[in-house]
Amino acid sequence: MFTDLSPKYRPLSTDTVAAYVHSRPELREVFHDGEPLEAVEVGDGNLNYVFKVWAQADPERTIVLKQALPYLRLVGDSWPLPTDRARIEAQALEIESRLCPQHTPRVYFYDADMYLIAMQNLNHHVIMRKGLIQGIQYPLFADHIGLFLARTLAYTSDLVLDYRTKKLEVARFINPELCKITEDLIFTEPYRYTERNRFHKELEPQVLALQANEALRVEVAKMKEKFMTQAQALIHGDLHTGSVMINQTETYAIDPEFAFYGPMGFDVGAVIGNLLLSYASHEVRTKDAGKQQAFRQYLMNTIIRLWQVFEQEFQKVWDEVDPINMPKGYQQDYMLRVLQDSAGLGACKMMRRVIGLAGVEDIRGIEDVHERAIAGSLALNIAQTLIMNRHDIHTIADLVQMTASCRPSYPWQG
Ligand code: SR1
Ligand code: MG
Repeated sequence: MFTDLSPKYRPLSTDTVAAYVHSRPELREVFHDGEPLEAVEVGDGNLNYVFKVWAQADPERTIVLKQALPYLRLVGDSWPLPTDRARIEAQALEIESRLCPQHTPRVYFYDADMYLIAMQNLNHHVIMRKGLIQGIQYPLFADHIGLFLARTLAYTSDLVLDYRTKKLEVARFINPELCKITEDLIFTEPYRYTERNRFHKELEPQVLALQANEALRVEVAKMKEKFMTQAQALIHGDLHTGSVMINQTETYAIDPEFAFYGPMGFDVGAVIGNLLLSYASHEVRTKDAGKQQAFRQYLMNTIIRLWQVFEQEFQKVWDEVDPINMPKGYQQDYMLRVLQDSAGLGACKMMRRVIGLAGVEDIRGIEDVHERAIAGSLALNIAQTLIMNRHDIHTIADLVQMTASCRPSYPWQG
């Protein structure tokens, strides 16, 4: 359906991965020739195979191999998907690594025949979403991700790139099929009936009301248009808390296979929206009122701080390179638009995680159906409020206050 597969392509398995690793000269700095290796397939995402490989003699000598399949793993071969996404990811990682090496995993090589990336195994880190579910705080995350966002977005925008490079980069990162997934799953399907939606039946009245809300659908359509048409910067494209590997001292953004030139607010909003999904989930996940308040305060402080760092670091880039001496008023207006886009686009990402095909464990992993409905309902109300009122947001504190004013609609009154 897409480009023909390379004749050398073969999906790896835990039986074949060791031989592959030993065939790659780039990995001789990690593994000794022919030494026994252990491997496990750990891909819990929706798209790919992910193998962790380590030396039997020393588990600290370890790498990750991420291999694209020609179809969507979550659904199977009835949903073909271009393997070119592996090239996009490898090239995006190369750029992110140049702009923000401290928050980008090291890549050993990209194998264009196998659609495979060999990279650093972040074996002292956890997927941030899983940590947040347990109520673990990451005090440096805001500073780290704020810097990552500012540098990767500012340096790939028209503010920095020359006119020709920018257009060539837009072309190099054309990623139609993965963008189409986003267009469908985030901006279209949650707002209409489709068999692919996966919301729980307790939430049906709220979902049906959202789907019948013409004013909301107009605003979401505007967000979709922005996603499809605004080639503002090279965005990660899927920067949810499952794409962040973290511990108390380090943060890495992984998995930029959805990268393309799109609106900056889609990345900033992805982070904020996913922190707000966590906020909604702790309505029921953390029952002790004091602990709940403390964790939510941490999440809100993180949102405020990440925006402040983003703005400050973005300004630094602007000051450093500003080629045409843009007026201050334009800079302020630019940042305000990114903030309002972040609110709206991030909120669309919240909605889809409750209503659409690919949910998140924060909400869908809540076992009790009523508790799950309470958290889901709160997430939907926060998202709706942010989408509808994003133009009233002038500071990050406005966004936080708007969120804090929301409550779940479930259980339904009357
Ligand atoms: C059908 S793929 C579902 C989702 O997984 C990825 O992580 C993206 O978020 C995509 O929308
Ligand atoms: Mg991913």
